[in-house]
Amino acid sequence: MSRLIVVSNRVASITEGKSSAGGLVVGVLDALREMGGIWLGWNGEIETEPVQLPITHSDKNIDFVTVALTQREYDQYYRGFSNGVLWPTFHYRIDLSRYIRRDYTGYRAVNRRFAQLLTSSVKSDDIIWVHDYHLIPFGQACRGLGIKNKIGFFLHIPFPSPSVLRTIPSHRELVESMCAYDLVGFQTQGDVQAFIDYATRYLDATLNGNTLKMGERSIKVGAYPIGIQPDQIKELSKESRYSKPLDALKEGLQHRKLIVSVDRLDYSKGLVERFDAFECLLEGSPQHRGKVTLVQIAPPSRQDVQGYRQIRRQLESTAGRINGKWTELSWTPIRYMNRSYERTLLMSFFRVSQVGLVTPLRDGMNLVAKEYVASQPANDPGVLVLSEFAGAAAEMQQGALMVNPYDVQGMADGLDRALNMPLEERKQRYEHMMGVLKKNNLSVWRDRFLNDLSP
Ligand code: ADQ
Repeated sequence: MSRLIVVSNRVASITEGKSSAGGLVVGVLDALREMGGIWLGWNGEIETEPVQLPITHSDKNIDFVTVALTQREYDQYYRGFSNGVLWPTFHYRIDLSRYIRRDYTGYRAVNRRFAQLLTSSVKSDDIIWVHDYHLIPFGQACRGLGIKNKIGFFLHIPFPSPSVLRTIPSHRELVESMCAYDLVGFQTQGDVQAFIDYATRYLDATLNGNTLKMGERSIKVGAYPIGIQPDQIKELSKESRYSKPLDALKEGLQHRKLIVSVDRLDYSKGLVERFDAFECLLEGSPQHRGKVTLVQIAPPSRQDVQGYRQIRRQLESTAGRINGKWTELSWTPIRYMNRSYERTLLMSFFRVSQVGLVTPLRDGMNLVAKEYVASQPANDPGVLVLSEFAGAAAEMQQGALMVNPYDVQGMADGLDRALNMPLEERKQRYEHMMGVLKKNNLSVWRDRFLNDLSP
């Protein structure tokens, strides 16, 4: 049987294989354990001197091969091009994109460096699975080094429409390099279509079924919506039922209704618009004043990238302004927390809430939306209010209350409807979404991708 080689920007430490780990890590680790193989990538550290030798350690069938980045590699590959150009542009924020040619050069160089790390350990029938926007040219770098194995690429974030993509000066090279893969997977059919549009319009590729032909090469493309493990999440959500933090949350609420939102603090998640929508609800529906609290959990991320400092300041001032205006002696409308919580606790917060508010301006999938639903008690489920621009919308639109995150009043109306929804309707919506989550779970995602890569 073939081994699996997983390549991603960050390599999870094996301790993350426990319940604290997010879906992706669990899904990938399981596949690696089963098939045996290698997980290759950055170890999250920055070295002052270029280090040539990777660090390898093995655990149950898996070799973890990791390297540190130099400061310059970090600045150019990670902070500069990946998070300063690809992330904002792929999330339609071209206003935040800062293209610097040497960052792009550094980005390609790190991709080559990672590919070189593989050459000594790859065996001829290994299957290689590359993850996400940091590693778009990785496959092409492998081909340049003579690696002929099956290589698949999965993009976790949206793929933008060609007119947006073309604002990145090296767009052509980037998409050409994606054609070095045997399979390119996206979260939704919309992303697949955007990729096909670009490849057929600007690269003279032709489409035959689900395969793009470009010169000698054939590239399979498809949508592989990432899933969760709904049964496990349900169990997790009950685990912390008697914990102190959950008690503290309930005590603070004093039987008020709870709207909960959980995100990384990122400008793509639509947090400012969400706070505005909550204020709009208070403004337009006085019956909710003093009766409902929005808990927003958003730990800072990528603080050394410019757009992130800005969004943080903006949120602080928005939350401060709204709370300043509406807070009463015994009620604070928005509880805004810049910290993370353990997974079991988050799921228990979801479970005791009446509404899960997930309103990104753009999102590849958004696993929080799925985890929210899976955490609900079947006999009294909360309502998911979901942005139509989350990848999850493609699967959940019949069960969730769909909103447009650019429409503040529309979101406030959605919240009002969710807070007043009768039990029967909540149950119906919940059952529908649980059906989808069970059908498209995490192992289905992984197995479909790996089967299509190596039938
Ligand atoms: P992210 O942008 O990080 O992921 P998301 O899918 O919502 O977004 O979250 C990933 C995981 O992180 C979830 O399991 C979630 O529970 C956890 N998480 C998020 N906020 C947290 C918080 N405040 N505290 C603790 N844990 C938190 C990228 C893409 C997404 C895509 C995923 C997976 O941007 O669109 O769904 O990859 O493919």
